[in-house]
Amino acid sequence: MTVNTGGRDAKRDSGTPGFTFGRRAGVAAMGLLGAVTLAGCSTADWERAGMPEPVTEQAPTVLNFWVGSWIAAMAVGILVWGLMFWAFIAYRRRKNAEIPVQTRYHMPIEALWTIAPLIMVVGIFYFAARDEAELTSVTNTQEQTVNVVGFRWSWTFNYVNENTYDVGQPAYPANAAQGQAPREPVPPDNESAVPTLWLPVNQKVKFELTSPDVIHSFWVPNFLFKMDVVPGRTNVFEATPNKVGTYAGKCAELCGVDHSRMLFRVKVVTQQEFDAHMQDLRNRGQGGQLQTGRTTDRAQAV
Ligand SMILES: [Cu+2]
Repeated sequence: MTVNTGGRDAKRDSGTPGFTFGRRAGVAAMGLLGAVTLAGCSTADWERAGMPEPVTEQAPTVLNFWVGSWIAAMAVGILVWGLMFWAFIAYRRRKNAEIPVQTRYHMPIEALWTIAPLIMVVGIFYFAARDEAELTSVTNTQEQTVNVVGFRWSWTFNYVNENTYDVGQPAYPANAAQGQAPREPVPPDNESAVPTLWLPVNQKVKFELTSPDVIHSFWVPNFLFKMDVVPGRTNVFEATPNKVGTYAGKCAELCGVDHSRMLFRVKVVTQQEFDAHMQDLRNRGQGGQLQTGRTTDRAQAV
């Protein structure tokens, strides 16, 4: 019998039944929660602790920091939870128990819980600062330079070395954004629905981020990296895409009413495909560089 109605002491005296019931219920609840939570995750998701697949040479630095932080946090968690449950059980109230010895100003313990968190914070800071310095260092050894212009509400991509440009229009029709029509997501196979940044695979790209209006943020989740696009200054970073494919991009800074329409795509392609696309842009009259990125027919037509 696991349910005991015989009062507190009777329950304790009876020893394990009440405890067993509670433990079984706890294990069952944890198992159910785990099954529900984990059902949507693949093994690869687990190995990356939920991060998207990295597709640049630089991205594993972020991934390692992320996964390493989780491992360290879990190790600390397991140690702390272990100590907590040990204390719950070892020092639980027993029959006729008196108030236990009260300990104050125990210097070794005081020192431990001051110094241990300090070491953790300093450790996290060290790795964060080291990786940030590495990821934001600009070597100017790029093979391509792209000036990305974030504007309300889309993106211009100026291919500096190729002297071509492409300019996008906001995703979704404007009336949909104003709530007058159902908001449909952009079909991923619709080439013209959102602007596409083409990049040749395995070439270091220097991104020069500029804005003519407000602060945006250039975010390609698969790069495991984003950087603010700030009017009046040029933010720069370098990345080497090393995996052919098409990846989603978006503005990651709430920049105004149509922020959610600032979708774009990144297409990492072979050199031949890249060259062909650049020629295509020239044939379409998109040679040269677009200076402001917001006053174009394509952008205004929406
Ligand atoms: Cu924006």
